[in-house]
Amino acid sequence: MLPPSRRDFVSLTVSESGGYTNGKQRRQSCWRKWKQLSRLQRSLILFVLVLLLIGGIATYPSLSAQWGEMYGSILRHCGSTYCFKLFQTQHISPLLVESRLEAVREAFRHAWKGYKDFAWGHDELKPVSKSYSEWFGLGLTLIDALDTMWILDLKKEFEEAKQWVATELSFNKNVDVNLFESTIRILGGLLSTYHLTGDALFLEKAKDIGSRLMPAFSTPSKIPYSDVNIGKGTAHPPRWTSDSTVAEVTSIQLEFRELGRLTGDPKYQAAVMEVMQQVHKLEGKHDGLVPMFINTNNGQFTHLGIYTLGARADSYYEYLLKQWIQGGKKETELLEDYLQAVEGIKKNLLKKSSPLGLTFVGELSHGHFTPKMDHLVCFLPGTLALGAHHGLATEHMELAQQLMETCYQMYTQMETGLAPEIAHFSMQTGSIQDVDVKLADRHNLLRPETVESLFYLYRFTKDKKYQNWGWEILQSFNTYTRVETGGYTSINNVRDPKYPSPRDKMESFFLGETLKYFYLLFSDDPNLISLDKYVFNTEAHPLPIWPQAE
Ligand code: DMJ
Repeated sequence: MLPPSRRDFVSLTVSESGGYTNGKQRRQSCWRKWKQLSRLQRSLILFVLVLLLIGGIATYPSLSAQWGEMYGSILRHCGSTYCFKLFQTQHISPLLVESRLEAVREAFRHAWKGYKDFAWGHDELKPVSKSYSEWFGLGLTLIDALDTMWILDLKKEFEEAKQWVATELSFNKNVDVNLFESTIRILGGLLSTYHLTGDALFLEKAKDIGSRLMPAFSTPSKIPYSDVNIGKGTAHPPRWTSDSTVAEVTSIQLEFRELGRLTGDPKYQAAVMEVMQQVHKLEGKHDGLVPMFINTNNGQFTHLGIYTLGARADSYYEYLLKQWIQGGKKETELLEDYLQAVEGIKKNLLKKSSPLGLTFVGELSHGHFTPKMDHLVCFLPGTLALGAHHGLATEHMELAQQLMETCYQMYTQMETGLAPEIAHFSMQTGSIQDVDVKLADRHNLLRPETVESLFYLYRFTKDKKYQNWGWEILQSFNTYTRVETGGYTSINNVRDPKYPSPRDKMESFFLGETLKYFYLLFSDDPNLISLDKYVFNTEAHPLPIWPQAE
């Protein structure tokens, strides 16, 4: 039995007044307690202390290096308020990452609630009037959003949508659809959902719509018509012209090439590669830049002399690079055309704005430069960065970073924090603001291009400022476009925070692209749709990069 002084507990020394005794008494009391412990107890405590000491020494250098680096960088770069911003900019905790991802899931659920309650199975939600609009009558929003739900891990919503595809979706309909829009949204959406889930239902549906779109290629020139009746198997150009849009006929290739690979039927690839081969050889380009229209009878460019990276030409450039990547970087004509076009952009369309000196992409009209840049052009930083990642010049990455800043400024210089559809850049010295917007161009359609590029730039540079810029943009969407009863709406006026004037339409690409790219931007997992394994079509549907053997 132990003597009474060796009790197996440690008592607190409390004074008569109930407070703790002074320091000297406490020290004496601690020593006494220590002496009262058994040898085993003392050994155990010493052992734990030694372990803690060793652990501390081992982690000290890396901890102190990290903190040293962080504070060093803060002190090098800034004064007090900016210091705090920089600190926030470069250090995003895993908790914050998760909360941002959750914010995107929440935004998606909110958008989906509106679609489900008021537009289920229809093309687009009209969130303000709580109704819907029909374009092709094929459940466009639902199909466009399938792979987003899968990536955001919204499995319950995905299952409901899949049931609709299995039981309600039919392409056997007497309806005219636009070849480009239905290829990038429907065929692209079904193919990517097939790849992500492995569910053959989506491949069957993709084959069905793909084969129904093929009549569009039966033209005198083999340059496809813009419209197809998927029920009757007939195709035609728009009523007022026999021209098609250049971006439209050259931005359906990723999808039909993949459909050809999956089915083993060569007709799909042959049809779309014929278009690329013809466009490759055509007269009428300017330093690799293409006009906006092409004639379906004679296969020649029309409306020569206007060159833009915006509407009607944009994704031609994007798909040159992406087809080259999809096919394993072997199709050199595609690469040549892409590289020539980048040089053409640099030579003819790049200028600096005032006062900030932002690099922007303007337009050329019969030799005359206009400092006008569509929001659509903001796909370009992402595409340039993707090319640099796949081995093209680092100069492309530098340009990508400059243009990214410009696209961000198109948001941040607006009173709502949301970019207009078209910006005009000021080039006179002494201007107050770089971005000016004409009255007719003040709308915002919930477009994805800037968020898309932020995603690429973040993936490749790991610079947290891109995530923070995206976070600001998401807040602005939530403040000015969110409709309480469900859904998000495009707005008429990005310059009026008091009354941005809802347009009462949620485009399918808000779910298919914008929210998906937000999620991928905020994720720190480079394997979540790895850019070494997938290439995104122009509607944000990831398609596999082909295995080398193919
Ligand atoms: C989408 O349908 C696609 O991103 C297309 O390439 C351009 N327009 C919209 C989004 O802005």
